[in-house]
Amino acid sequence: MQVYLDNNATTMCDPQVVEVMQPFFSELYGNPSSLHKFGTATHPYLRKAIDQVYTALNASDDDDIVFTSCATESNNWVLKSVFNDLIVNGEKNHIVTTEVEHPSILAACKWLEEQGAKVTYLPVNEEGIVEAHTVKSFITEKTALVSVMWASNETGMIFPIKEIGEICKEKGVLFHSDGVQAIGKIPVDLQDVHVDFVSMSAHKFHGPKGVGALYIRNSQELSPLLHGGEQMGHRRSGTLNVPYIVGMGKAIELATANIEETMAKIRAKRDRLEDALLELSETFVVGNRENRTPNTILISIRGVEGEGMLWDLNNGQIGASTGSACASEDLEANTVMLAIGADNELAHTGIRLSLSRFTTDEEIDYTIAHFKKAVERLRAISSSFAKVQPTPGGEAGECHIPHHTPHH
Ligand code: 7TS
Repeated sequence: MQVYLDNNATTMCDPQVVEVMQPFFSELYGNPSSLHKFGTATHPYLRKAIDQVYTALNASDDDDIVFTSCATESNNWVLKSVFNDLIVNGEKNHIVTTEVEHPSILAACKWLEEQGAKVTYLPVNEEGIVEAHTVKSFITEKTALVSVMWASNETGMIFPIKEIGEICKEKGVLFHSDGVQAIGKIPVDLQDVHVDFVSMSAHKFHGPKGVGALYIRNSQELSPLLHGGEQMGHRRSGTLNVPYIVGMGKAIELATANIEETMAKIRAKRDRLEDALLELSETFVVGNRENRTPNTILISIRGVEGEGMLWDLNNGQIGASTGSACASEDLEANTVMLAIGADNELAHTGIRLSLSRFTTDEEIDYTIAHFKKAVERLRAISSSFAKVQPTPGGEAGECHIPHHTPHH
């Protein structure tokens, strides 16, 4: 058996998505910007894909959804263009974000600091989220943008986006949310939440890699990141990637149709896995279940180093993660666990298990059995676990660790 439990890194492209993409490689391959029939033949399919994204997110007709190559591009676009539009001319100088954003936000913010922007990185509480009142207290009249992720890729914790949206609206500050880990996992209703920009990536909801989008409320101004042709109303130049856009449309439609029902099924499997793993002593799961995306578990197992555990799971044909795949090539501590105040040893023990609608009960049974054996084996050879043995059978449960103050 092979078990893929790394769906927050990427997902399998749904075979139904692959099927709708197929004709656009060698049959309907025209450039949509061309005036001849090869080009115009693609238009109805592009329109359908755009409609599918609007419907899935309940966007309004006045809003814009602009296709990009991925969420990394969408995130960079918002940050760099708000910097260009509002900070370079001296009108504003400040961006508020969090310590636990994806590197496509954090690295872009670091670069903008070098260009002269002031950035506040807000800390998360012991549940792994930033509270709305914390965001409020750091907004000044110089703040151009607040950027807070909708849900965390590492913990699955859902941030108070509705409240933060209200605060930003009241203060007249632009609000961006990285929606990558929320879209397709929890309902996202853009009429209900006041957010100016939302980034997304199709491969996180069983679409193809290499296509994403940026939602722009009220089609407001945002200078382009890529200058060139007139595609997407000059907002994002480059020949439209028709097969991938069509695939993204289908994928978001499939991922959001009956989302409550699909979520309940995934949640039941996730909770069964989590309950079984928490039977092991000295294990902690970050964040409460109710406020977490239904597919995600970030579990810490005292005495079991994350990379060792990953290796053992991999030998058992189970794909998991120690955190973000983009950051896990070096043996660094899990940054989110450090941000929630975990000690260094604990921050090296985080294992992220992320399910999808394709995960089966048999795969969960297999994972529980293999995971428990792996923990026993690794604890038997762990010197650090031997040191904590005086408190055997310590409380298992959710991790509550005191939080700390933000740095600028
Ligand atoms: N934002 C979040 C919250 C993400 O989780 C990711 C990918 C991205 C942005 C970037 O998406 P891309 O399509 O541009 O690459 N996150 C992860 C992860 O958690 N493990 O591997 C990739």
